[in-house]
Amino acid sequence: MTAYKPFGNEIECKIIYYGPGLSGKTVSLEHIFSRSRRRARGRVVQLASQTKRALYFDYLPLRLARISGRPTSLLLYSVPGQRPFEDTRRLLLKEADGIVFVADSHLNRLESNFESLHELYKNLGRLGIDPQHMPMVFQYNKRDLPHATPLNRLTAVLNEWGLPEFPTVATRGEGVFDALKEIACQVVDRAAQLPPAIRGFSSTRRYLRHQVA
Ligand SMILES: Nc1nc2c(ncn2[C@@H]2O[C@H](COP(=O)(O)OP(=O)(O)O)[C@@H](O)[C@H]2O)c(=O)[nH]1
Ligand SMILES: [Mg+2]
Repeated sequence: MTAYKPFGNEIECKIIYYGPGLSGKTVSLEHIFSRSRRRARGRVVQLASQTKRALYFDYLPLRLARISGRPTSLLLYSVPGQRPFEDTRRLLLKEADGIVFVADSHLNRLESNFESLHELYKNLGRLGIDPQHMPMVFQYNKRDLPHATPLNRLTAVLNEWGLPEFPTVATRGEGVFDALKEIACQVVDRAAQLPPAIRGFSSTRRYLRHQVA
C-alpha cells in the first residue's frame, strides 16, 4: 500500500514489474533509469546472483516533483521470473500499488505469459487483494521479433479485462515510458486523491505525464 512517512506528508507508490523470466523487465527498468533526470532517480539496485542476471529483483526509486505540496516517489521493482522464485515474487507483491505486466511476444512464450499472469492473480488472491481492483497495465514486449505473436492474440489471451496495453521494444526503450506513465497516473491519482486539475495543467493525468518522462 502507499506509504506515508511518519513525520512528513510524502507519498511513495510501489510499482511491480511482473512477468515470466526473460520477458524484458530488467531491461525496461534499465531504460527508465538511463532516461530519467539525474536528480530524480536513485540507483538501480540489482540483487542478482553471480551466475544469473537479476535472479532476485531490481529496485529503482524515482522522485517526482511535489504533488499538491507533497513529495512523491515511485518505487519500481522487478520480480525474478524464474519458476522457483514464487515466494520472492509474492513477497514483492505485498503492499504493491500497481503492476506492469511484461509479456514476451516470442511465439513460444505465450503459454509462459499466461501461466505467469495466472500466478500473479493467485498470489494477489493469497495476499487478500482482488486482482480486478489492482491498477495494472500490460507491456507486450519484444515487438521487434520477426515472428512475434500478433497483438490481438496477446490481448485475447492475456487482457480479459481490457486494461491499458502497450507494444514495447525494451531494448530500444520504445513504449516503456508510455506504460510507466499510465500506471503512474493510476497509482498516484489513487494515493494522493488529487484534485481533478493542477494549476497550469488541464488535468492531473496530464501533469503526471509531464512529470514522469
Ligand atoms: N529482441 C528483443 N530482446 C529483448 C527485448 N527486451 C529484452 N530483451 C532481451 O531479453 C533478454 C532478457 O531480458 P531481461 O530484461 O533480463 O528479462 P527479465 O528476466 O524479464 O528481467 C535479454 O537478453 C534482453 O536483451 C526486446 O524488446 N526485444
Ligand atoms: Mg530481470
